[in-house]
Amino acid sequence: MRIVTTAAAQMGPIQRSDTRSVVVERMIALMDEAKAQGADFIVYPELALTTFFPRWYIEDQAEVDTWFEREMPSPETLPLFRRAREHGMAMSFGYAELTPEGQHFNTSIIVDKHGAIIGKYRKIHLPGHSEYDPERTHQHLEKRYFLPGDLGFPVWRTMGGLFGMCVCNDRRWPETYRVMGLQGVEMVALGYNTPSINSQNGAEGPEQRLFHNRLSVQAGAYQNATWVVAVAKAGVEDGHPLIGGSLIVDPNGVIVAECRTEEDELLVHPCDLDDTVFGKTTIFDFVRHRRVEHYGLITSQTGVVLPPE
Ligand code: CDV
Repeated sequence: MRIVTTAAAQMGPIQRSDTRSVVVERMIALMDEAKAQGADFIVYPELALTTFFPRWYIEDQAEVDTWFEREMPSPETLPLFRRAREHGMAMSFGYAELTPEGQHFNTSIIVDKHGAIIGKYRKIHLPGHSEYDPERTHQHLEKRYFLPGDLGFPVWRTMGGLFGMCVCNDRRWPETYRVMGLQGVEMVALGYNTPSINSQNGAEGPEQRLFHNRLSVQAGAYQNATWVVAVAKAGVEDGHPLIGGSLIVDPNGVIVAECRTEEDELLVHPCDLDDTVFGKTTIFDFVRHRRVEHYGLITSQTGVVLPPE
């Protein structure tokens, strides 16, 4: 058995006026509770340190940059890193990253039990739009504020297993999990901020959004024989509702723990990384069964014309 006792630290709303320091205090409170429940690893949401600022249309780049972190740990997040090290707990959280070269990314990191950042992922699937759109129920300006991630979907060896990350909208795309699955990933940590309605028609309500959240995460876990820990920032931020529904899903695609509130709420589950072995050595043994060189042959048998060699 390779147990990683994992905490999904759902966070309730963060208002535009809330400071990083107040948010970090909430994150530390969740971490202390996770420690009391025996957690080795805690996962927080996408853009965990601030409100979901891409809903606000901002023209002044200096003001935009106030939502970004120029260094990590930053002075405000150092207490979180210190508490994690005291507890001997690994962690993952998302934040807006501004690089020394002036590039902006929607980033997530994994920090080991000694407080060292051992992995960084930058969100690849950026939803929304880049200019103010009066037709929408609310703005979703990720394409305005972030560049697409440039680090791929790597996995890292830590805590006795193989860990990967993705961020929010990435979870809806099967290749996110498959790229990590092909590297043998055993646990994917992901955070999200999902508005409770679709900004383009207002039609998709929270029930449908929660359903698609479960569907994407459960399918990704099952089809790649990996644990997935999916963690929301939830509740009403300055009048804008976000779904909750944080989940821990096992490598069979089964939900083993799920949040019921839209507040700061903790799930803790003993995740055995060896539970990935059955799927990885049977139905989803990619080396034996995923023989992509035969895909052309299959399409030719169905009458589809093959591309020229
Ligand atoms: N932060 C996100 O990436 N949100 C998207 C919304 C816009 C659909 C999501 O996939 O949840």
